Amino acid sequence: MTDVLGKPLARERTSDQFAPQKSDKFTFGLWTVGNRGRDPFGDAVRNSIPPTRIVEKVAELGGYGISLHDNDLVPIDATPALRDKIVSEFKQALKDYDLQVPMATVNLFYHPVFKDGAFTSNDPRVRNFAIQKTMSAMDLGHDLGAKIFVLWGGREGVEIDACRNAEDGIKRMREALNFLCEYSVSQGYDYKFALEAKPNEPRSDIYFPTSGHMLAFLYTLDHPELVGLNPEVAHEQMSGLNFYHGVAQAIEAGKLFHIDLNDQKPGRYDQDLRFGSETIKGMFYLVKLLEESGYSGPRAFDAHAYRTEDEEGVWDFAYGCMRTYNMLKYKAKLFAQDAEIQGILNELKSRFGPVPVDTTKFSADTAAKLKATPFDINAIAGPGLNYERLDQLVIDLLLGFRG
Ligand code: GLT
Ligand code: MN
Ligand code: MN
Repeated sequence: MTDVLGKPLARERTSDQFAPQKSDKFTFGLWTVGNRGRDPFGDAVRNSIPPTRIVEKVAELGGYGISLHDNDLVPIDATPALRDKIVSEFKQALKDYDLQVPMATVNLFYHPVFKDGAFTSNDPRVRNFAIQKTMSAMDLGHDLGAKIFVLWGGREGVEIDACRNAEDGIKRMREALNFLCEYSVSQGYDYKFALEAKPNEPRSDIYFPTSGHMLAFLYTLDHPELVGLNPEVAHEQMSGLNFYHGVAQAIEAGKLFHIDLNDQKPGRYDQDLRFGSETIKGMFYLVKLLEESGYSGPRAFDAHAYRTEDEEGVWDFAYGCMRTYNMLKYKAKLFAQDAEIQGILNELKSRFGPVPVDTTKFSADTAAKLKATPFDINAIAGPGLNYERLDQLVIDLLLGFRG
C-alpha cells in the first residue's frame, strides 16, 4: 500500500531507515501495549492481548525486550501450577522471538488492599504483604533474567494528611527498601532498583513526588549503590519540570538505571502518550542526551495507544514510539555535524577564551588570585549570545529544513 504521493505507508515498514533494530534496545511493558483503554469514565475498548502475542509482535516490530509487573503475567490469585504454566509459556515465547526481560516490577496499586498505600500503609499487615509480594515479584523477574527492578509507589501517598505523619511514610519506605535490597543480595539476584516518582494520581498526593526527591532519598538507604532512578517523561512534566534537566542530573550522578519514555501535555493527568507525540523539542534534547552520554540501559516505553484505537492502532502506536526515537537520534547526529550550529557554539567558546583562574580545586592561593582578578563585567555582558539564531537553526533542523 502507498500513500497519495506513492510512498509506502508507515504500516508497510519495509524501507524505513528509522526502523527499530534490536541494538536500539527498545522495550515495552506488557501493561503498555496491553492497555485496554479503560479510563475513570469509560470501560475497555480493546480485547486483552496475551503476553505471548505481545512478545511476538514486539519482536516483529524490531523491539529488544519486554518488561512486566508480576500481575501483568501471573494473576494475583493464580495457583502455583498455573503460575508455572504461564511462566514457562512466556519463557518459550521469549526464546522463540529472542526477546529479553531487562526490567521487572511489582504491582502494589491495583488490589483494594493497597487503597491506603503499600510500603507506607498505616496497617502493618499491608506493609508486610507488600514486601512479601515484592519479594515474589523479584523471584519472578530473576527467573526471567531481569537485572533492573522498578518500584513505582502509586498508592504511597494520601488524600488527607490527618491520617499519618508524612515522616512516617518516608521512614516506612526506607525500611521496606533496605529490607528488599538485603533480600536481593541474600538471593544473589544482583538487582539494581530503579525508583519512579510521580506527583499525584492515583492518590491526591504521592510521597517523593519528583525524581529529585527520590534522588535525595536514595542516599539515605543502607545500600545506595544498589538504588537509582527510573524517571518518566510524563511524571516530571506533570510537575511542570524540564525532564531533560532531571535526566541529565540522574546521569551525572550515575543514577539513571532505567527510563520510562512517553509524552504529556502540560498541566494534565498522566497521559502516557506515544513517545515524542507532543513535546518534540524537549524529547529531541532528551534523546540527544541519552545517546551522547553513553547511557546503555533499555529505552523503555511506558505509554499506551489512544482510546480510539483497535489492536492494529496499538502496533502503529508501538512502532511510532520507536521510529520517533530513531528520527530524533538521527537529528542529534545532524546537530553534531551542522556547520552553522557548531559554528555558533565554537565562536562563543573562542570569544570567551580560557578560564582566567582555574577553580576546579580549592587552595588559599587560588582564592586569593581569584579575589585579585579584575573583571570588566560591562564589556563581558555587552555582546549578544546568538541564542535566537541557534534555536531557530534547531527548529529548522527538527522541522526538516536543514541537513
Ligand atoms: C503504571 C504507572 C507507570 C509505572 C508502572 C510501573 S505501572 O502503569 O503509570 O508509570 O511505570 O509500576
Ligand atoms: Mn512509568
Ligand atoms: Mn505515566
